[in-house]
Amino acid sequence: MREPDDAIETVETSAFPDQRPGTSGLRKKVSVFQQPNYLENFVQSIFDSLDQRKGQTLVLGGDGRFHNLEAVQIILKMAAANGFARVLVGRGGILSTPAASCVIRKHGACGGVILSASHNPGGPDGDFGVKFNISNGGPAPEAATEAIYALSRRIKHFRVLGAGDVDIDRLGQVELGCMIVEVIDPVTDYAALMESLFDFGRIAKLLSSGRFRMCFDAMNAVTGPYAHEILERRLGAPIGTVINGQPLPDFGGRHPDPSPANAVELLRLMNGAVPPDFGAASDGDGDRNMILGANFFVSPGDSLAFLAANAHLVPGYAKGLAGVGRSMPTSRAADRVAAELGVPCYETPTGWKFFGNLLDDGRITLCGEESFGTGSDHVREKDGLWAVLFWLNILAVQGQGVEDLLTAHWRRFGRHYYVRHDYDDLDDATAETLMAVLRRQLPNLQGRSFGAFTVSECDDFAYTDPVDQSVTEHQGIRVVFSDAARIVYRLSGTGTGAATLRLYLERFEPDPARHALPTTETVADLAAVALEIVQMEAQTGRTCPSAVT
Ligand code: G16
Repeated sequence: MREPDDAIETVETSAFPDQRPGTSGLRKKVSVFQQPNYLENFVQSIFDSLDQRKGQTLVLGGDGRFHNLEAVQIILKMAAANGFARVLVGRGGILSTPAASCVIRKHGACGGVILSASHNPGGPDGDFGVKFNISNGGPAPEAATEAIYALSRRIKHFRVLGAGDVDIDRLGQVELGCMIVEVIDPVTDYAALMESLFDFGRIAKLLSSGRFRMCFDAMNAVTGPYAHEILERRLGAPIGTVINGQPLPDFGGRHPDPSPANAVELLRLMNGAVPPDFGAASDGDGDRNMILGANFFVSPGDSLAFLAANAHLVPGYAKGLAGVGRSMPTSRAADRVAAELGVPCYETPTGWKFFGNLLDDGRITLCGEESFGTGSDHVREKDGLWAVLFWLNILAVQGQGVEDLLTAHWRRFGRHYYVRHDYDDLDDATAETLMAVLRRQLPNLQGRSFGAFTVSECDDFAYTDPVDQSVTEHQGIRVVFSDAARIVYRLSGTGTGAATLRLYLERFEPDPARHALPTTETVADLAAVALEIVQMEAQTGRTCPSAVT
């Protein structure tokens, strides 16, 4: 039913000072987003930042976390009052981040609003988030997020349609004012894209062979419906292959983060007496992945390198890779594969948005990050289930287990032992001071020795985008000890509370006889050097990390 134009309300508001998007959108406590006008201000700022919205299509959906449904209804009414012609919304307000990217691209939308705080906990006391993706399907680049932030600082009004809620549980079209709301199945377009990339016949054969068992932990987050449909229904994996498949507003009270520390049930199974051959998990909004073999963990940097080295076995990538991208703190394992393939490897700042131009320009085909993100040019987001299917396709072709394949990979390229130490809950001033002191120390670090390690290079990482020449500075401090080892210091940009200092530790080992050592042992001396360089205890009072990944 069309609402008359006079149902459009222009509501007075005043600016909130804290709406600068971080590494991935605006993330805050739910209670912050529940303040009157907080969400509305940010969404209006997004809409105002668009050159063109009249007559355009917008995509809308989220990871189903607490406050998702309320936010969807508000944004629909704001979109109707702001001149959009059509909004494609996932049924029940659900769209995984990679599926949203897929839908934006497939339907020629001018962008999409994704409601998610990714792997951060949900529920009334948890986190909420709003991301804006542009027409290529990828996260808005820095210039766009800064423009949104600037608008949010001077906002005076927002526009909203005075109308009842839309039934978003039923597929089909409804009118909202002069706009069409089209409720779409959140899985259909995405599943079709996956079928176009991977050899579903071969994977189905593996999954139904009786000789191969897998477990996928959807962590009661958004990937559940996608995994049930693709793994169990389309590929014929036995029912029960997907665990925790029901999206819940609080993710069942757990942390929807696919890391060994959080995917507890999956880890127990994979490290049990009769483990499945393959295990995987995804995060709150479905863009991260963790890959496991029987009693075996695949680090994200290794996963990227392995996929790059084996991409020729997968139909969607058989023509070869244009290049590979990785974020700076990610292990340099992929660099070795790129060198052997004779293709470039780009090193970008942390944040998927930095891959967008490289993918659009055809410079890279695969990319990944240490934070459990892997993806390709099929969408403009990292993609959890895609990575799982990529692994399954390779396993189906190679007929070997995860551990055997990765060990063979290390024999060929050498092994990058890699671990991340997080120092959580630091007050902002302490964390900033630590980084500032380290930055000042850089000119004197070069050539200095710490135990067996001598600094060969160090810098405050700055990135010049090779496509649009935009410059992004202060993206983490690198202390490199030649080929053999590296430490990176960086502050997280996704937290909603106190600061988190991340230490990324990497050691390269070319000798296959030394490829089966425990990672912790291998990087222990490097971890000690990392603390010594920044005088961690003196500066923060900490002697050990809050989390090790
Ligand atoms: C986001 C970004 C990633 C980034 C990660 C960690 O992931 O999309 O590119 O690597 O945060 O960022 P930080 O180290 O700043 O906390 P997600 O899955 O949270 O959207």
